[in-house]
Amino acid sequence: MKALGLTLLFLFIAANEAKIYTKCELASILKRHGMDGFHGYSLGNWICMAYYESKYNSRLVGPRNWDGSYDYGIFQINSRWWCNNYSGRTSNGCKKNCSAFKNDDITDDIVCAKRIVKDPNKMNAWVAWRNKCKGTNLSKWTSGCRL
Ligand SMILES: [Ca+2]
Repeated sequence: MKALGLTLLFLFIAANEAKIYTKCELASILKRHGMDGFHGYSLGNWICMAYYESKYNSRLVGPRNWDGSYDYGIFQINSRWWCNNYSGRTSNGCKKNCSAFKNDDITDDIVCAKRIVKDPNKMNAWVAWRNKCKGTNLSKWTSGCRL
């Protein structure tokens, strides 16, 4: 009974613990999904962006933005423009419930990021990318990874 209790406790903790991807784990997933060179952006751009947006935490929900919107998941996808969180205006460009962007399966997050980067702003849509990654040497973001 005690062992079962501990097992359940462990499962509970595991289920609630944030999934933090490693750099190379994320690089491998993004490459597999065709992000290397997508819309002209090398893999390092995407890894760098995800690092500064979410520290690779696929369950991160950012603090409330000035317009009342929120940012979701590993790419911090915004509820005003790209997903619906059922509180406030949204263009819902990715036609998704924002909750889809705060779980460990980042497949749909990647699909939405591909949609976002097709807009005229391209990767400038991600402020952290613009401020921290744009125009920098991005080789460190994929170095040491078997890709
Ligand atoms: Ca997801």
